[in-house]
Amino acid sequence: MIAGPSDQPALLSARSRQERGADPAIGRPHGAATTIDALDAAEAAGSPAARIVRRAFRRTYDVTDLAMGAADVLRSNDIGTMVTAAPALYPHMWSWDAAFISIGLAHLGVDRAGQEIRTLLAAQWADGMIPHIVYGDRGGYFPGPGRWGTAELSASAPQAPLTSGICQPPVHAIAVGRILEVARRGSAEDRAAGEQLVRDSWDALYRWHAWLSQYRDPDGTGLIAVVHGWESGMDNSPRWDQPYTAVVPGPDLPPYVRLDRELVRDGAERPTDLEYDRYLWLIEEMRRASYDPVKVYDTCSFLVADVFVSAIFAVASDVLADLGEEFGQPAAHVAELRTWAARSRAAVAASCHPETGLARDFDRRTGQWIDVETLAGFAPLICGGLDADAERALLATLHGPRWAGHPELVAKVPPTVSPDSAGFKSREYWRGPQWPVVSWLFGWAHARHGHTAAAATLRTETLKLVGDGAFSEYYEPVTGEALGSRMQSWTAAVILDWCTAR
Ligand code: 9WN
Repeated sequence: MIAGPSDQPALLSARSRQERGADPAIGRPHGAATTIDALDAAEAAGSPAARIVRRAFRRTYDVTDLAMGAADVLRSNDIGTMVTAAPALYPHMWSWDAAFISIGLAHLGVDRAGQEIRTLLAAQWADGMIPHIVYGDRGGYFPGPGRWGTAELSASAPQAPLTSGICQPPVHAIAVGRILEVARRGSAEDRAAGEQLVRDSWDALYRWHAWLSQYRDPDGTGLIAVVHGWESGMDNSPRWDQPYTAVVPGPDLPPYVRLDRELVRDGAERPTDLEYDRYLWLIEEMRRASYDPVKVYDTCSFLVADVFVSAIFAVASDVLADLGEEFGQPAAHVAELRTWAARSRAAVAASCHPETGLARDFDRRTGQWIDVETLAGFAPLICGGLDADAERALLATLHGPRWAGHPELVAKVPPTVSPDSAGFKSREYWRGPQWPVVSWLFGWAHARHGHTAAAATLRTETLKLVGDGAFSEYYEPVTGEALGSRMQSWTAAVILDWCTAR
């Protein structure tokens, strides 16, 4: 369990919120339901007054309070072996969540941060893949391990712990690098624990990057493919709408019951049932390929070169190579990481649309670029690789009036889709809302590439956005309303990192 710095969080503690009757998934005290439902109805009817009232009710806390509240969320979601992604909606470990969560944990104890990474890596498949979900002992999430059947069907999957059969964006080396930075600011024990973590995790992370390179970019294009929208982490982004039309669920799709819709009552905040049918059908396809990565690549009806995952892969490969050099890891492996980083960085830059400058995904099944404007288009700002003028222009677009600086937004934080785009849906998951964790990633990348002022703005504005202390999964950009799960661990983790940032 986490040993935390504060016993008296100034924010209403997560546990006491639950005790007082707030539903952790909905996060709304029951007494407030009528007012909020009335506001929802008024807003749905297009009343600007409802938006103004909602904004006026937003409360804000200072940085110390936020840090204590964030620490409290992490402690409260810690089930000993892992910090679950969220208490009700996601009661297990998710791969990229765990990486961000470990960054937050580093501020509460470097050992505990290391344990989180070790728990994830203990579930790494024999071939090198880090699975997108590591299941704990509790059920409570669909699809659970039985639906995937990885332990029975795949020779590479572990028998224990049970895992899903796909992966998520490779942010893990970034997390280990950040944990080391935090550790080096702490005590001698912290420093030793941070350095030991690098030594213990480096080879596993190298094998993970090698898996992505070998099985998801077999032709060495530099763009890493995903075989499921869940692998992108941006599950129902409009980026995937076209490729998903090729995923046609068969009549033999086994029946299922969604649990997420019981926890997030407003259906507009989650993917649709048709989207879920497709998600589940892809699992059937992968089961039929026994999760063999070569067969999956060849047969899966969804195969898209993901420009945002590729950008993360590029920069994370560089971070891992830097750590490898410092910690005396095999020179040949470090050199491979540098090659992958350079190749992916160049491919991300080359994907940019000649007019908009936004990076694009590539549908490998149809052989076409996907010209859909979303936050993923700013991928080159994650990995670098543009010439100085193009990079400055892209940075100005991200922070300008079509995106983070849009005049309607409550905080200057990039939305997942621009409010000026036809596909913008202010409440719907990856189709418009602001995700604090994605802002942190851009902030980290801005700082790495020397855009210090832009990094500082993202920090300040995201702290403003999450000032209600709900630590929500995502936020409605125009009103700042907390959406999806409350007490979401990765939101708390990145806020804690930003609150204690140096
Ligand atoms: C499916 C856990 C995960 C995040 C993803 C986010 C959401 C799952 C879901 O939650 O995905 O993996 O059930 O919607 O889209 O990025 O890792 O927080």
